[in-house]
Amino acid sequence: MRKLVESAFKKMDSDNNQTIDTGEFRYFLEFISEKTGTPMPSTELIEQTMKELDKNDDGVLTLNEIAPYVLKLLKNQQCLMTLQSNI
Ligand SMILES: [Ca+2]
Ligand SMILES: [Ca+2]
Repeated sequence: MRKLVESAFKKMDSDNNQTIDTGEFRYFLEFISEKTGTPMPSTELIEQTMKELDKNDDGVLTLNEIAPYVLKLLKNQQCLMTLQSNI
C-alpha cells in the first residue's frame, strides 16, 4: 500500500520537486473525480484540506503530509482501482 501511495505522490508531483502545491493537488482531485465519477470538491474544501494536511504550514505537501489523505482515498474501492490502473 505504501508503494501505491508513493506512486500516487509521484503522479501528483508533475514538476518533480518532491512537494505538492495547490495546483497539483487540485489537478489530482480533478483526475480522481473524473475517473470515479464523483463530484469535484469545492475550492474552499480543497484549500481547507490542504491546510489540514500541511503540518509545517509551508503551503506545500510532502509525501508524509499527504500520505494519510491518499490512504483514506484508497479505502474507496473505486479510487483504489483507478489509481492502480493509472499509475
Ligand atoms: Ca510539485
Ligand atoms: Ca508542508
